[in-house]
Amino acid sequence: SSVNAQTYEANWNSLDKRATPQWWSDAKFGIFIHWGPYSVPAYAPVDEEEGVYEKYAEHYLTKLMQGKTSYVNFQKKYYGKNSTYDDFIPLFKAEFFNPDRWANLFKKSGAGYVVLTSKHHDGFALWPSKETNGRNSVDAGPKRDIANELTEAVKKTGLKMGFYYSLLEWANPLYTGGDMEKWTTQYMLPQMKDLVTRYKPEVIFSDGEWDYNSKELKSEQFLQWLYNDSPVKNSVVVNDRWGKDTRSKHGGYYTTEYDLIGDTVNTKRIEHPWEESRGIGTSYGYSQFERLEHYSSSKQLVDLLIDKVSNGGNLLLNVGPKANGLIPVIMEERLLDMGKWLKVNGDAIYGTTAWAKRPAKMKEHNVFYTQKGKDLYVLCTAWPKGNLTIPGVKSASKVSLLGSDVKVNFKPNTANLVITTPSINPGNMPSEHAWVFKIS
Ligand code: FUL
Repeated sequence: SSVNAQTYEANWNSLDKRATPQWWSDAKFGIFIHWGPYSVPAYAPVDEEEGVYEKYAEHYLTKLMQGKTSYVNFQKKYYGKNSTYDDFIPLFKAEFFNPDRWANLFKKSGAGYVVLTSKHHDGFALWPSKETNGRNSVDAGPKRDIANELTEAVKKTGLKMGFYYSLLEWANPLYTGGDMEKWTTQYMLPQMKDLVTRYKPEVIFSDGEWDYNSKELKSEQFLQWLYNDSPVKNSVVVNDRWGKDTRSKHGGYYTTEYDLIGDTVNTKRIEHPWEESRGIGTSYGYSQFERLEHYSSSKQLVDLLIDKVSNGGNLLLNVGPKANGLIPVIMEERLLDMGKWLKVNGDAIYGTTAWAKRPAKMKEHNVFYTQKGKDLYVLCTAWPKGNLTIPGVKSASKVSLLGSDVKVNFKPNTANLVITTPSINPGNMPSEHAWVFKIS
């Protein structure tokens, strides 16, 4: 899973030549975790506000700083007139945080990697980062090295571990002062290198790149170090958020968010690795006022994974643990359901690529395709009625239904392969939500 030994220069022309390590493209499915002091109020006005960002509970601090009425009122009413965001730090106790239990759940979900917020836009670090001057999870709040504990637990299960890292900080004078030379050399770069050197993450999901360009943020310098000299130089995977000039242009894989943010139209048409991320609900950080209607169902999530993978993408599905370290049961159930589906149908997901000849409208027909070697997988998000016609496939030696030994009849006509949908008793269906025919 390593990339060619090569030396990179600190410019996009050189850095963009590095291929995304294969392990990541093969894994297809990852787990994102947003966890920090914002998990204490776990608040976003889920009913009052429109817009995707308005639902992000991890944006609490900036809303408060902007004087947004709903947040200011919520803060005063439940935490006191003179309370501040940092009053959440001692309340972020993580007292029931059990890293092995988390890791085992992620493993059971069928995911191949985990990405934890090492530090979000509020600047609170989940490792003993000395740059933070005590605003970190070892000196305050949980009093634990969360990054380390989770890294060890995740690696034990055989999954890859990675970190989200925010290049910006809403309330750090060194950042808000606007002197990027100071910010990068005194704070950001040493902090990022410390994170990589200590925990050797194999994914870096960088974020908060939109205020400055990548030159000012010295992103090329950082990546040069990461690719040439860091302990994860051969296996680390990065995204495209390195400056306001880089999204869907430079760095590693391209990113979309809730199918709304990022270049959602072109991303899935081009031959470049990409990844959709979103919460199971409407927020990344835990948002405690969400109700069932705000959550995606297991069916919707299985369909989402199929949609992304059949268009050449990965899915990074987010969980927002509570401040006490427990993962909401509804999120647990969703992950376990993904795992159940993948256990039967994973062959059509892991290690596949988009089918070069895929039709433009797969969603409309509830029929999607992936390919691996000489095999073509036909993923049906609705059980097909009657015949299933595979356009442009002229012959096959065998067609099977994953997870079932039912005989599947098929015959080629002049232009297409026609599969007769087998009749199976509902109780004998190999999986719920979606079914896969494998054409060999
Ligand atoms: C965004 C952030 O602002 C959100 O809070 C979240 O972390 C998402 C993955 O990236 O840009």
